[in-house]
Amino acid sequence: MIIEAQEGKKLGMVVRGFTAGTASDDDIARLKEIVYREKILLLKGQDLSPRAFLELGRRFGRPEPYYQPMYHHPEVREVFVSSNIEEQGQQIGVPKTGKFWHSDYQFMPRPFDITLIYPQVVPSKNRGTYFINMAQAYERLSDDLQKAVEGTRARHSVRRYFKIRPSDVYRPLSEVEAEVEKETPPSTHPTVLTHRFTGERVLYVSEGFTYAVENGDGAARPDLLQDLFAATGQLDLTFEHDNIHLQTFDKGDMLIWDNQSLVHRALHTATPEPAVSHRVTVYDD
Ligand code: 7UC
Ligand code: FE
Repeated sequence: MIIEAQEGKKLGMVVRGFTAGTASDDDIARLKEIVYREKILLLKGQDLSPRAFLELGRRFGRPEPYYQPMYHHPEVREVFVSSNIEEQGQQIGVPKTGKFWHSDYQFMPRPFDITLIYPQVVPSKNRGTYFINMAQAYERLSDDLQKAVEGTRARHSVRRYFKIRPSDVYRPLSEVEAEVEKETPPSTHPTVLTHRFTGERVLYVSEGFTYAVENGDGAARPDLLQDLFAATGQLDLTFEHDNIHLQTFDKGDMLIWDNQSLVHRALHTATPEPAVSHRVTVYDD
């Protein structure tokens, strides 16, 4: 196994010569330690079935199937499928997932610790995922903003990005909305989390899921959340903000990242090219 920093990039380590089938427990422990310290791992040259991908994920933690079955891989339910192509006339998984800043399961009581993404069909243009390290973004905040978030809690909801299911056709929107609120009520987390493995302070807010910041007496100052999004780069639609890292990938690459400290945003092409990726998410208990 050869592990090197990604050349010319703000984040991420490239791993060559990793073979899932023969990797030792020490190899996995070493990779996990690097995920938490360096935030992104790019494993080159992988060739795994959905089942073998899940088994690799299991070595990083306890896989959690996505709460909505429409995202599940037909054979391996723990594998989440993002796909914009039909196979034998059938939609598998869900198209255009994650095209907004977020951390996976941020709207749930317990967000995932690690996300593994394994692209299957890689578009020729505009491939990749944007990332922001929110531990570093917290350090870079002005003293004013650091003071303003101290001791506050943030509220997160899936509602803005909940995808209408095929079974929702002809249902009143109000009924669907009420169901979403009942199944996935908003979650509250400290606005500044302490990373469970590195001890870093992480500004845990995202433009896609976070909708309010509260102090003990209710809402914190009105523009706080927007100011946090702006300061961290989440409102920059040119994606040139200094905090933003674009992670590209080729066929055979697997991305593994620290979901506690990174927010990410999928890059989907405006002119849709075929794109399919598989995902496994785990809890590191
Ligand atoms: O369809 C999607 O963009 C999925 C999103 C609402 N949730 C991904 C997650 O793991 O939190
Ligand atoms: Fe995501």
